[in-house]
Amino acid sequence: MKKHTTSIIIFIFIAQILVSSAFLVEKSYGTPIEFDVGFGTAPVIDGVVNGATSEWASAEKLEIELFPDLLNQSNGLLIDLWVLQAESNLYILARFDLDDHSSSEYDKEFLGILIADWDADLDFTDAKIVQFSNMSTNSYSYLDYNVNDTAYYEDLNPDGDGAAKLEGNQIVYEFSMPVENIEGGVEDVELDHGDTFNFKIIFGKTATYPSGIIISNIISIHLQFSPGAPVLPIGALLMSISTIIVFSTIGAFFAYYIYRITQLKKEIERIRG
Ligand SMILES: [Ca+2]
Ligand SMILES: [Ca+2]
Repeated sequence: MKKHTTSIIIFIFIAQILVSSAFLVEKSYGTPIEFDVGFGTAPVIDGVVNGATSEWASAEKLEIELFPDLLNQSNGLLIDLWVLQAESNLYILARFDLDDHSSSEYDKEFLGILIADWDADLDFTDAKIVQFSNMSTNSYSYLDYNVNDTAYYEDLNPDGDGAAKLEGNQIVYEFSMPVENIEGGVEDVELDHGDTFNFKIIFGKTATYPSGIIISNIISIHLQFSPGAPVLPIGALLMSISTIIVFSTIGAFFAYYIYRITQLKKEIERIRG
């Protein structure tokens, strides 16, 4: 092996690190931070993460905090937030622990997802809510509302779905909502693939909106996949290709070394013999 091959390996390594770091930089425009979605098969909306069917396995998995005051972000509640596009729907899961979750204090708990249109910044006009009426009997309703300023109105044509279930101190909320739903009208934000939407996650323990909201946070989600047709984003594609090339090259050099060592061993044995 000559000196220049070592130089080539070092050069490829440096190039790989540079290419990788370019795609690791998180995109953001101040707050909220923008996230991409995962793509996979549709989960069952029942408030349970079914490990046997690997539901949510391909979701984008985030951890965010919900705050009493978004301007002064302290005393947050950490939640798992999973985001997945499958078939013609967007799926969102929220999961978290509360010490006294099964106490009567949380009997009328709710978790909601408010949605702002792609060009409406933080004007949240659509609300999907799972509202408990009795936590101890797992009684709840899925509500689809439209929001005008701070007034919440029930949709005449609700769509999407939501479910929740408490196990021990841990609760799981699962939501689905249609993407490219041309029937949305004024009651829903029409989610389109290729666009980025702001979502506000809200939580409270009295069935009144917005006064019952005690903690919340906002994230941006980029709906990168067209329904039924996942296309690998160009950044990820370039990363995969360059990674394959680098590791194949290293593999080839390694195989060559093994081959040379074996040959040398044979040579030495022949000379000794
Ligand atoms: Ca489920
Ligand atoms: Ca609505």
